[in-house]
Amino acid sequence: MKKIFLEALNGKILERPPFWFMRQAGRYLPEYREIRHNIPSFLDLCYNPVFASEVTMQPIDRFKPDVAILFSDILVIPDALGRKVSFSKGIGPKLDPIISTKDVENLLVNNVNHHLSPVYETVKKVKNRLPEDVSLLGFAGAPWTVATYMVEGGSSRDFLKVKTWAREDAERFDCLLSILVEATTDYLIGQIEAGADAIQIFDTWAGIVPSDQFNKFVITPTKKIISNVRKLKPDIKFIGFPKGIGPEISTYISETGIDCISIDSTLSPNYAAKYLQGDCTIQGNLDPVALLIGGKTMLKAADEIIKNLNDGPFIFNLGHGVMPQTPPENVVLLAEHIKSLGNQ
Ligand code: 1CP
Repeated sequence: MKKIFLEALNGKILERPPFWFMRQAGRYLPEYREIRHNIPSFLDLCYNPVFASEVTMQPIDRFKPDVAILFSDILVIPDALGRKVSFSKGIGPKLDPIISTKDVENLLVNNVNHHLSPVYETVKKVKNRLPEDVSLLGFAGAPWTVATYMVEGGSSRDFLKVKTWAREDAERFDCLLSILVEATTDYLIGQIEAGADAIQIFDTWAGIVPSDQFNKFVITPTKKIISNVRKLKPDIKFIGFPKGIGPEISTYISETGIDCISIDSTLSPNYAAKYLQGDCTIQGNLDPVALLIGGKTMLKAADEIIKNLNDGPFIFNLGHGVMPQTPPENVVLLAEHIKSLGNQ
């Protein structure tokens, strides 16, 4: 049986778009909350192949998307590099912030494959359970986005620490980004060898990089990871999600080597169809709030996106992750609607 997700990544135009949803596993699902409730820390869930594979499969069992995304987090990389990472309820991630040169020098650069081997185990387990026509998507955070968490010590509103550091001591910041490029390369190759069919790079905070630093912090590290991975895995397809980068999106597509651009909900599908779809596959971009509302409002918004993008290579997704308050029935309704548009 064919995997229509991989066909779309290869540039094929399909009867109905393949679909999946960012954060399709997670707190909006009661079956996720049940597993999560019994595990003290979020990272323990990421490093437990039995539970992590179960959680990866939950949305597949419930609404049969064309893609399973590995259940893990972008912050397993700082954890593997030896920084303390924890997740507290309602607050989000907390990390020991990187402050000094010593903190960068002390990163455990050779620890990635050993530390993250349980994640590779999860990939293998999911691969064995997935129906033949469903693809398995591996992922990692882009170096810039991961670095923001490492320097800020968690989520941030103004990104003042990381922006100040990057400007005042560009050399040291470059060193941190290079370490993240190497670690992420190892991690992605590990996922591909374990069975991942394609890779998505999440650059959630690409949109806050000042324009004079955009190439250095967003384009160059992403491009390096993709070319490093392709030295060993020449056929692997990449999706990039550089959230909120505005007109720089054209440079991102032409420079990084991605096969597909995941667009957030602020970019019009009409613009994407006209100016971007000739160069790569488009993924996106339903507003997660439309999914939360559900019913006709949701279907109308979804149809408008499909109308604009389905005449070219296209994967239906959200513009960002499923919100925790989303009723799972809405996701089922949307999935059935998209499936009804074609025979696959
Ligand atoms: O206790 C819990 O259940 C924690 C909630 C949670 C979940 C379900 C976190 C903490 N991470 C995840 C899983 C996750 N994270 C996935 C896998 C599954 C899927 O998509 O179905 C993925 C791909 C991520 C990626 C991720 N983590 C990103 C990039 C994408 C995005 O949403 O922008 C980012 C920025 C993170 C950091 C992170 N991890 C968790 C939270 C709450 C956050 C965001 C914090 C912030 O807003 O700064």
